Amino acid sequence: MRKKLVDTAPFIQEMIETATNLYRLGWDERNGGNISYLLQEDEVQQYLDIDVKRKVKIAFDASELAGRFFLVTGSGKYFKNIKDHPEINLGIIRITEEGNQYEILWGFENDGVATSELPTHLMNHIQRLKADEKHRVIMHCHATNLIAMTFTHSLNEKDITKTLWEMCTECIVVFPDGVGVIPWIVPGTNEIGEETAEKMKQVRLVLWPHHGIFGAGTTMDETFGLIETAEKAAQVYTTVCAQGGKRQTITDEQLRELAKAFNVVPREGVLFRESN
Ligand code: 2HA
Ligand code: ZN
Repeated sequence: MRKKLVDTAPFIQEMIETATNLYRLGWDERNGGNISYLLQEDEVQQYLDIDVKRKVKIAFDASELAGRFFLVTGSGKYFKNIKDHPEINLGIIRITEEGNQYEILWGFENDGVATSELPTHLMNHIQRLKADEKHRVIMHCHATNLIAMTFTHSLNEKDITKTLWEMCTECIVVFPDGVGVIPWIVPGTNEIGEETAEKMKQVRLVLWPHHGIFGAGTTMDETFGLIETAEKAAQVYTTVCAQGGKRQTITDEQLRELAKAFNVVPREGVLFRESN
């Protein structure tokens, strides 16, 4: 049977739409940001003959993901350009059996390769799949107000989680596990990947101080929504500070009521007077 055009695949369309939104929101200037999307083999095969175009080395042991397919943004590529040239700025890859290389099956035309943050993405996928078998998406962007907060706010992750929860009523419901924070580390390294993945055991949002945020989720929309909600809270924080600071807040008691009403368990140690 003739394959459908790869460009028409829903997973490519979702990726284009998300990258375009992230660019439009100003969170992925120049080559900032990267996304990886775990695909099912049968999803890929509807659009693609599995035909290896090139192989590229992976600098850590990714064998836990052997045989897995990912749609990934390209290294040095601009989110701004993804919608007009997906075949240059995106690629579909498969991790080899040995886990030390990936095979390019589609895209990355003109000798492109996967994002420089691929080690972090793959390490995060490994962790999140252990925490949630429905996990699919890792997303990194340079969300403006979240970055700004890493200059002005305590970097203690419980403090920053509490502040974000207090900024918008829905935050505790959207990210009850809160936000992880790692130390400042050079991007693109295995070290930053390992630190981020360690946090991803417990949380779906990890802040990189003075750089940006990583989010994880089961769908593109959910992951985008998670980052968008945290960034909105950070934007409110910026505005509250600019207006001279808080005069009242959502209290811990109210945060507990919210958690109860929406059936979520808030991260331990963030709210005052743990009830048990
Ligand atoms: O790909 O955002 O963290 C550019 C980056 C690196
Ligand atoms: Zn970045």
